[in-house]
Amino acid sequence: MKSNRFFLLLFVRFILSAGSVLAWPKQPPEPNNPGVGYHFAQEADAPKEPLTLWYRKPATMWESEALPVGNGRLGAMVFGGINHERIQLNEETLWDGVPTDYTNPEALGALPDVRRLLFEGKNNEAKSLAKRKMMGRPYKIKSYQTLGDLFLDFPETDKVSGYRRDLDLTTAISRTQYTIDGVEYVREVFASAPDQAIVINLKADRKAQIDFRAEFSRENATVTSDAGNRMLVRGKLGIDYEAHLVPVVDGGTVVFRDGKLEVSNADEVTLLIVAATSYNGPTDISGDASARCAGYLDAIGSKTYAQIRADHIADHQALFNRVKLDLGTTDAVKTPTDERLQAIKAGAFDPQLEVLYFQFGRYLLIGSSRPGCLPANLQGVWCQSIHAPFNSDYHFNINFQMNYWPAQVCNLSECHLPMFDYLESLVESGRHTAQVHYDAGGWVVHHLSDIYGFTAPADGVHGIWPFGAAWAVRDMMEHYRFNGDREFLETRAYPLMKGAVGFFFDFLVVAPDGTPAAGKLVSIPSHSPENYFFLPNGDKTDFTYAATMDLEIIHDLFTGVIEANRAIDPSGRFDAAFIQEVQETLANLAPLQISEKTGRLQEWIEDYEETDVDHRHTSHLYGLHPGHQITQAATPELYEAARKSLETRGDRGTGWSMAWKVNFWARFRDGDHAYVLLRNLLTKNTMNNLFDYHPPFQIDGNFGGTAAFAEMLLQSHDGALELLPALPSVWNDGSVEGLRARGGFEVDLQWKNGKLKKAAIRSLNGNPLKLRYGKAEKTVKLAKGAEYTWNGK
Ligand code: FUC
Repeated sequence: MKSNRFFLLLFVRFILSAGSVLAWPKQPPEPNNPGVGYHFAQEADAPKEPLTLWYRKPATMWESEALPVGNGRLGAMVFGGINHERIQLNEETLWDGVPTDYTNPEALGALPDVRRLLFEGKNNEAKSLAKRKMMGRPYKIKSYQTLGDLFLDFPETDKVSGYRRDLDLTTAISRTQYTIDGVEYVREVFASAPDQAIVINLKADRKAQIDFRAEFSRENATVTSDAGNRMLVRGKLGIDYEAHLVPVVDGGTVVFRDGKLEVSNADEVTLLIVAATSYNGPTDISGDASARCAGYLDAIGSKTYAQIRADHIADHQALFNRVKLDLGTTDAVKTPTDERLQAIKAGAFDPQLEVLYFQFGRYLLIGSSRPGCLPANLQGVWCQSIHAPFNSDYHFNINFQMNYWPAQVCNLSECHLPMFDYLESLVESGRHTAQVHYDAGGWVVHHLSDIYGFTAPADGVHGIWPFGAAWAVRDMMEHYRFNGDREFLETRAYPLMKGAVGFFFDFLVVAPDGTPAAGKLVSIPSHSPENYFFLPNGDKTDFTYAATMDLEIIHDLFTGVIEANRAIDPSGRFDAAFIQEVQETLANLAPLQISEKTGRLQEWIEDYEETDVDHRHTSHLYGLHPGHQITQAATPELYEAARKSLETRGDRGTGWSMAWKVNFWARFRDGDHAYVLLRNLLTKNTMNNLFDYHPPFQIDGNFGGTAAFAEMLLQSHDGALELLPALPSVWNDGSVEGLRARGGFEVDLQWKNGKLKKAAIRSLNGNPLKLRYGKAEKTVKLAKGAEYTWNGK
């Protein structure tokens, strides 16, 4: 079976990959016994803030226990060790590789034969030819990498009491505290966006108690110092990278000796870590990493720890505090997060843990995707490896896009912007690939990319899937739908969407007689991402044409560009010839098919049987979510067929697969079924630090999961703001504040006994407001800035 082979390869890759910790395969890894050697004589109390992850023991495993902090560009994973602390660091542009032209000039010559063979039903012959001739060269991209580890060694002791480590989502500060011989120690770590630094502060409640040695470790990097006791880390891949560590010491002494910083008898110490690379963009890596680090430190100047901390909290809270979710309270908040996860695995109901999970996704987006930065990759910004799982790259056949599902609805619109900058940075390469591989206009991205402008097919023939750009640009349209920013639409979204459409004008071909879509336009060659099917002769293949997802993405893109065009110029005069071609192409596109055998929405244009009935990708339901082609009101038959497809796929999957299914069930307005999947996501694919366990760690599941909560409470894709469309019965009483809806609205909801009590909707743009709750509907004129309240009747 394809998926077994896939996981086997994955497994081998992880065993080989440096630094990856993997317990295989079904359950998230359990901690070792980090308590050995310590006496936890007296346990610390639970933190006061319920939106806190907290634990009674230091982390031993990066993937499942360490706690992430990030400022969009820099990231750190904090272990909270007592004798030995490990703080693993990242800088988002630290990727292996160099700008390269990966296109393959032989691809175009092979295209007609590949197409002919596919139309003749010789899919695997087409596949071998495509493998030889159509892949990008070289067709592997290189990995995003760790910046290295900072180790802090303290005087050895086993007399520890009152230990706790935590991560407060409301302040974005990770804290480790414990007592030794009556002295209380507190260590705080955060990633400041205003000051562009990882900040580590060590304090004790008595003077002259801070003693440690700090050491930096990174493969192939050199560690030196300058006269001022700064630690300088330098290395080179294709790009240059550099980190500076500056100790700010109150009392005591600090010296740099044998590659280590030694701090003795200090009252308080703050370590400032800045880092940068020479990356300027996809085709330019000639920046000055050293000058960048110096610039960050100059900007911090002589700010005190208290000022840096206060600015960091204010900056974080300006984003984080916009959304509040209350699903009820329990005593479980007094229990450490890992134990709470164990309890829900054993069947407990812990609505505050669910809220913690929801807000953790928002926290991770704030930490990995800030304006001016690169977008969140497969691990956000957090990666301990030299060869990361899937290179920690940008996968465009679900993962990259899922990262941004919570951005608008969860009121983090600014955090969406890195995605658009990044897409713009791919256009030039995407044009070149479209031309070389398909003799097509417009631009194309295949199923994965990196920061060096990779847009060619990679990783095997399933990489010949030219839909990455077409799918991703839908987010630019969504940005407009939620924010109403006309200038953004006209100058940024429309040109990229138009370019993505232009590719399909040339790529689509008329299906020949004898095929199910004869006379209609189809995409060829292509795939339904990563799923296989049986050909009539019993052979297995994945290579095909007009996969259902292709048709849905094209429909979404083409209807989106028409909508954008009308928003720019309602008269229809602007770009009229182009829009006419869009409409004609759309009218000739092959239609979606419902299987006569099964009643399900077909995954392919022909009614093939899939090899994996419960395959993790449920690509053919794109039109249901994130698209809106399939709705109960507009396409009731497709909607019912899609439900049958989803039922057949089942309730399990990888992390992101499960998260997607929650969103699907929310679109079917089935809150209880959505909740089953949400529980599965939490109990089977979530680790003790609440990172998603794909496996291994992959951040898309966190983001898709967070978006799913919102999708259950508020939808706005179908002409109205639909309130509580998929409220599960266990969330009997609750409230949410600050969700955002298309049309430009901010929404607060309160419900009791499963029924809407009060909705308050604030208008951001003065657009007409249409509300729906169950069967009730209400249309309201609402001025910009005004608020409307409704009880759903
Ligand atoms: C796609 C998925 C895998 C994984 C990878 C990063 O290829 O099929 O499950 O998420 O992306």
